[in-house]
Amino acid sequence: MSMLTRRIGGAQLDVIVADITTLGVDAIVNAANTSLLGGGGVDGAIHRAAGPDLVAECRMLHGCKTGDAKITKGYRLKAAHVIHTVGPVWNAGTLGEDDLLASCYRRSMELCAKHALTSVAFPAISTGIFCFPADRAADIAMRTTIEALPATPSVARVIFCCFSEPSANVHVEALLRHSSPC
Ligand code: AR6
Repeated sequence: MSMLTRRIGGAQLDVIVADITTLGVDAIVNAANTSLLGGGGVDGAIHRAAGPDLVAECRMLHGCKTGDAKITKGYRLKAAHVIHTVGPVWNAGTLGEDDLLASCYRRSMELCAKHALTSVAFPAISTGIFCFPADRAADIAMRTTIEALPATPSVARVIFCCFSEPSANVHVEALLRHSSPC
């Protein structure tokens, strides 16, 4: 169930509470690590649900830099593709974490445009094992994604797929802030 829906330009943005591995969208985004070979959290859940062919394709990608993103097929997932991005580890904001997190959302949206994807779901990148403060991350997620929409005309739906109600609440607040006319 959507906690908040907003239309911005030609796109619908939703904040939901769900397991991202269950979503039938063109692409789900994975909060991966630089190896792209799997891990815990949402990364582990996505690899488990997609099956072993996913890690086999990831092996061919030779890793991914923090702030960058790479795309694979979705294999056994309902989602056709997985966009693997690597968020920053939170270090009190001293290592350019804000810009690196923004880059994850920007690069993921660029891949959506390049592959003409119409729907994409993001988890709250870096806010679990990587300890990025949830409200600050939600603000960056919303601002960067909304800024990217004019350059991603194929994208008609963006889902912010939160795993808990507190996470959804900070995303709702951020979407309200960034979609408000004043
Ligand atoms: N669906 C949606 N969101 C989820 C799910 C799920 N199935 N499972 C967890 N989350 P995290 P990070 C939420 O730790 O902080 C891995 O080991 C979770 O509650 O998955 O970017 C990687 O390999 C949180 O809000 O990712 C890296 O080493 C959000 O997803 C490292 O963790 C992100 O939490 C990346 O850490």
